[in-house]
Amino acid sequence: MKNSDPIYVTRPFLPPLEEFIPYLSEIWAGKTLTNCGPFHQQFEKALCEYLGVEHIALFTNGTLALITALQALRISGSVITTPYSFVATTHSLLWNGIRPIFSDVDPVTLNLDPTKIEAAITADTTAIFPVHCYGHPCEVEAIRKIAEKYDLKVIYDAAHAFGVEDADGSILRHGDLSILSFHATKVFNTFEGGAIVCPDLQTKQHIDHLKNFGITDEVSVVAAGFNGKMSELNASFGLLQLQHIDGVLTRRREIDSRYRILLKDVKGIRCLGKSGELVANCAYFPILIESDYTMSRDLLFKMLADRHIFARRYFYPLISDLPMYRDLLSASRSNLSVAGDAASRVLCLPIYPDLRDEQVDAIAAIIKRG
Ligand code: T4K
Repeated sequence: MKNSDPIYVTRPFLPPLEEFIPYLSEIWAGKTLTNCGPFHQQFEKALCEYLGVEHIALFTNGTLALITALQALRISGSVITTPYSFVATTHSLLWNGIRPIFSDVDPVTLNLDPTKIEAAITADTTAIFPVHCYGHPCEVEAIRKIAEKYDLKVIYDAAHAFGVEDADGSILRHGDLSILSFHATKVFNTFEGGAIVCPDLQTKQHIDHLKNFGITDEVSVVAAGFNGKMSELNASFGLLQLQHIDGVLTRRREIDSRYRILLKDVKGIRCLGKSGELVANCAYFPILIESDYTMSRDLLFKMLADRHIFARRYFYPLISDLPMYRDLLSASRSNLSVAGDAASRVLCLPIYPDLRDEQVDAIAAIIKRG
């Protein structure tokens, strides 16, 4: 990579090509390309072991996994969710005919603020649908208590939270289901891909049927499922990626620490995340541009882009401001003031394993100079 090369917010990790050839040879020899073949099965098992969870159902992508998770738990009516996420979160509700109720986020974590959830619950609310935004864990205990009190399901959009742990293990064990994305832009990628983490075998089998047209055997179809199966190509690539994930996470943590040191004393710049009690995956490096910084978030975004550094304004615009949501009562800016403020102030800086120290230093220096 030359110094003048553009720097993107993320770049996918790819292992050396020659390491993938044996997997391809095996697929070519076996001629099983999809329909939950041997690599699919091996990858599910290996993922469970790596993540420390009991059951995983693989998917074509995270969005289909979200849609299926809501189907599997027969979620209906309305669902409490965050406006501060990628559109796939809320779109998956619409695809199930569910009405989103937006609730504001916490100013520190930018995840659903548990203290606001109860007030948002209505008579037809059936679930809470939080996002571990940027891989920073939600307040899972507070959310669990509310869900128990009102008999609501909890489905976590954990698209950003691969490998994140709290004091007692994987963050993915919380809630009724958790959904992962293995998209190219994620910490762990299978080109495209996703998964549902399930608490028990029965739920996993139900989800496996849903992602395979509802088929249970050659002559039985038990549900109106669709096609959400991960191919053997993606699954074998995932198996290979797992061999590299520890190195990927280590490098991400190094970059995260480097940014934090370099930006520590810059007036008006707040680095989000990081808590001593968890294993972070450093999926993103979001900074919050406060009003005492030398310029606005959008000017900084442009200044970096002029230097071919393509940071991203994840998550701007707020989902609740988009045409298909903005007429909802809960979408009003007065209901979502923290999320609205964050959407106008956050910038995600480049972070990915191939990013070099001198590139991190250069990005931090530009921000420091202002
Ligand atoms: N829930 C949440 C909370 C999510 O964030 C997402 C996805 C989902 C659910 C849905 O999961 P999936 O169905 O996608 O599995 C990206 C991703 O497309 C999307 O997966 C992700 N969230 C979202 C946060 O970001 P864009 O529009 O920012 O992607 P794009 O194409 O602009 O890529 C960003 C940068 O990454 C590029 O500037 C260069 C680099 N890049 C990207 C791709 C695709 C590469 O270097 N190589 C690549 O192949 O949405």
